[in-house]
Amino acid sequence: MLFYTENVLKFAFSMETTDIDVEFPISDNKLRFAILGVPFDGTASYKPGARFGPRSVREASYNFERYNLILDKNISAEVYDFGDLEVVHGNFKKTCSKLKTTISEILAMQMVPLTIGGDHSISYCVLKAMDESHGFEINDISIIHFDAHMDMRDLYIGEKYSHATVMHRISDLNPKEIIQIGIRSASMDEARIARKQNIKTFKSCDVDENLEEIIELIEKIPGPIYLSFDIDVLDPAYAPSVGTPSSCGITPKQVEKLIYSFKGKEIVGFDMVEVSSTQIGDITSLNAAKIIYDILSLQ
Ligand SMILES: [Mn+2]
Repeated sequence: MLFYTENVLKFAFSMETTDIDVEFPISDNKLRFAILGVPFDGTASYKPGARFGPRSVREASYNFERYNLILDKNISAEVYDFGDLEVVHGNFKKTCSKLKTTISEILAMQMVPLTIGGDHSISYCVLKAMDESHGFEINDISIIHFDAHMDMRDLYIGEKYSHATVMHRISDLNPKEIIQIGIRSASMDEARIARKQNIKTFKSCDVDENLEEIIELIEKIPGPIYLSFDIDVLDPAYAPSVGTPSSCGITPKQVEKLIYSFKGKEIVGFDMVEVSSTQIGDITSLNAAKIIYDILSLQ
């Protein structure tokens, strides 16, 4: 690339994959992130369009400064943008198979996968790939799930793999724990399943009333953490372009405080899902890009 040019088809501050010049296996302990877009919205049930998420989030990321004023530091994390997965539209099984292969390749390169969806069904494939990879014990991983919805159905419209069943499938992998934040929508059956499986659920009203308690809980997590972030956890005032909007959500400032509470934690994977905007400058993409920017700023 020329000196004064930038590639808006990759996330801001990230490098091209052709820039990777480390020897594998890597001997240093430096944290490296791999961004992967997964433009798949084959399980969307209300408003499709999450296939446009990776592109719109990347575009929105060019709003930000390398210097994070709030944290008083430049982004120094080593980040590579691998582009988008070649998905099979309308076919979850084939897309999931390709995604698992690609995530396994990223893990073999000792990089932390940072996936941009796509509808929420894809998160299962990322965690399944981690479960099947050497060096990962899914039973040691705490899953932190930001969402308006519990996503704990066993089946949705008869389907086992769906944006609405994804946390049930992830729970089937037996992670160490699941902590849900910002929830305000579930069926009675989902709430019962979550209670039975000892899932900690903080509703959106709990974020309003007990934010410090949730932050303390996060700060006390001793081991590896996987973050699954459905952008619809934000109120539709801040994130209208989502697959399944739900009112009375949390705010970007509350999310910022929660994300900063992960400072110093071992984040082994992150996904940002359900952004379905198609417009440049869209508020949903801007907020999604800001959350990824904050995650990168923590390192
Ligand atoms: Mn959701």
